Amino acid sequence: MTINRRVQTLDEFTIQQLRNFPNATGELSGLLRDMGLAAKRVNVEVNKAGLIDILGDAGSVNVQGEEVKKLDVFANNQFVGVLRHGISCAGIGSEELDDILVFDDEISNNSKYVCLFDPLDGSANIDVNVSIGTIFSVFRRVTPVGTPVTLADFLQPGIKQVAAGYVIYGSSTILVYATRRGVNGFTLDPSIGEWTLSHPDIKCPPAGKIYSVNHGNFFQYEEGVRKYINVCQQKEASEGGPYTQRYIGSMVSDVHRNLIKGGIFMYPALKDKPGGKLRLLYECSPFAFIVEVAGGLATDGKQRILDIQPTHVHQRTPLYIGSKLMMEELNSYINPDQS
Ligand code: AHM
Repeated sequence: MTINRRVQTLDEFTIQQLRNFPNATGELSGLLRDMGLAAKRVNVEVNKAGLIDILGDAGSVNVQGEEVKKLDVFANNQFVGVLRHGISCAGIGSEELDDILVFDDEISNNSKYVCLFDPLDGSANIDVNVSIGTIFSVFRRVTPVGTPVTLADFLQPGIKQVAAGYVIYGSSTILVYATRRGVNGFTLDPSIGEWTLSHPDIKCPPAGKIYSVNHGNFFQYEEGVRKYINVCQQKEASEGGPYTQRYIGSMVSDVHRNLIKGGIFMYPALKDKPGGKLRLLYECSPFAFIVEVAGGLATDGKQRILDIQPTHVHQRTPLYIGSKLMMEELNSYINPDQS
């Protein structure tokens, strides 16, 4: 077997990045390594979900009022476990937990980061072999190092993120993470069990031809959104139209595809749910950070997602995210007074 030494692993990549910052402590690299380790464990279970009795409901209902699947519980435990035992994270917030979890031991209290995550997004798709994923967000704590973290460390606007990322457990398994310096993707090489750099310096194409939205909710959307959807369907061939509608119902995969190929993903407010469905801190804010670093845009229809000051960890928000020009065209329909 020949070994391709040009392949760069996640660890090699983060260590190389560290060289650009002489004062860096390596804590963030450690945290990313921890997330990668937990994701590998989750990947193993996702792959054998059809073989063993890990499918199906765990029987409990999470804080969002949704049924918790067994793999959600497993994934949550993996991420909590690695971060608790690592040296980089002082506490976590998880979509699966009612409250933040403050690790409160000597090592953790001296860590400078907190992490928020959705351990298994798109869980309605678990039983039918559709790609699911993990989404995470890293903030530098605002309380003094050496003390236990508090809610204030988690309730920060997305613009303060130090890093954000996601993992897709799909036809291959990929970990994508962003810092202010760029967005990079690492595909898991199962033969060596390593994340290897496969998508360096990801840029979101400014224009695209894909729109992703739940069409079943069409008549629940505000008028401007409905107009924009009609515009996507009526685009002339000379404008690349008609656009293609693609909606997996697994946000990680939908947004990843649009990030790579160009496109827009929308989860608007619904008549009976003005906040939409998606969670600001576990889903929208990390993706907004990643897509903006890659050159795209993300709003709640009125303001940048990254500027929203959260008031509680489980709050929801409408989301519009994707290629810059598509987002600008959408905005001309939902905020006609601004154009
Ligand atoms: P989940 O947290 O229960 O997994 O729900 C989040 C998922 C997203 O991945 C996806 O974009 C959305 O729910 C789909 O919702 P809908 O079926 O209402 O279109």
